Amino acid sequence: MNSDHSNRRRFLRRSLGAMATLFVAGCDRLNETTWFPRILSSSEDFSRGVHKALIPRKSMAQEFTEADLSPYFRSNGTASPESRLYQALATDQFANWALRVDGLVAETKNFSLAQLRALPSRTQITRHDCVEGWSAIGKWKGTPLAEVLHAVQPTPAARFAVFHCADPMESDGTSLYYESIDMDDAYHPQTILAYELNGNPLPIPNGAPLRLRVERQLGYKHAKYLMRIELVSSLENVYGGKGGYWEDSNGYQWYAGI
Ligand SMILES: Nc1nc2c(c(=O)[nH]1)N[C@H]1C(S)=C(S)[C@@H](COP(=O)(O)O)O[C@H]1N2
Ligand SMILES: [Mo]
Repeated sequence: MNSDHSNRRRFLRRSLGAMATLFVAGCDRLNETTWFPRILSSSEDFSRGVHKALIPRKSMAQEFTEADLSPYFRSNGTASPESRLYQALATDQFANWALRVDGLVAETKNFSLAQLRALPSRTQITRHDCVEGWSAIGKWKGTPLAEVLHAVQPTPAARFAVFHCADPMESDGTSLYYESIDMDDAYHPQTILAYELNGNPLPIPNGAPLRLRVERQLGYKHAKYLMRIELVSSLENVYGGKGGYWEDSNGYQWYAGI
């Protein structure tokens, strides 16, 4: 047999093996098999598909110890939403606040802070990296987003979770901050809805009463002042269509993986 031919066969066998490993790794959570192949096959998600192929899908962001905590966790972007609704909720220590979870779900639900606190929690010490050039290590406690999704049962068509915030980004009160992640990140164990920072209730400058922590991505993905989570099949018709406030207005990358 000519050696060219057998070289090619060996190469093929090796790449098929690698593909099979990826496929198995991608399908070990049964409820996610429906969207995984679609993501890899659509060209708009190509670079993200490549990223996912190189970084294991379940990789964890680095976690730190209490000794690593930054003495002060600064606030960035909105420090206190100006809307009347938010100010009224803050006045009552968020007793009347509730997180609405709707869209492509079997059952729309509202969660009070007490209800979120009654669900299982996760505490994690992680580093926050802002594209503006600063980082800080903080200890976050919150409800895994997976727990909330379990309660509302996303339908098979749900591909993204959209986070609607309370803070208007224009002085006329329009353009609320928002962000979105895919179901892979939504079910990731370090993706939590945080209600505590460094052992205290989440301060207003850091997103009270609830903010997203999606630890494998950059700071602007970590939506503060959460009001509503919407499950959608496409980001096209959500606000500016690019999946987030900074993505729409400044061309920031939607997938801000680090
Ligand atoms: N609702 C809302 N979420 C937001 C922002 C914001 O202005 N509004 N800023 C983002 C940016 S750019 C960063 S770096 C972090 C800052 O979080 P911190 O205020 O707790 O430092 O929140 C992100 N989430
Ligand atoms: Mo940021």
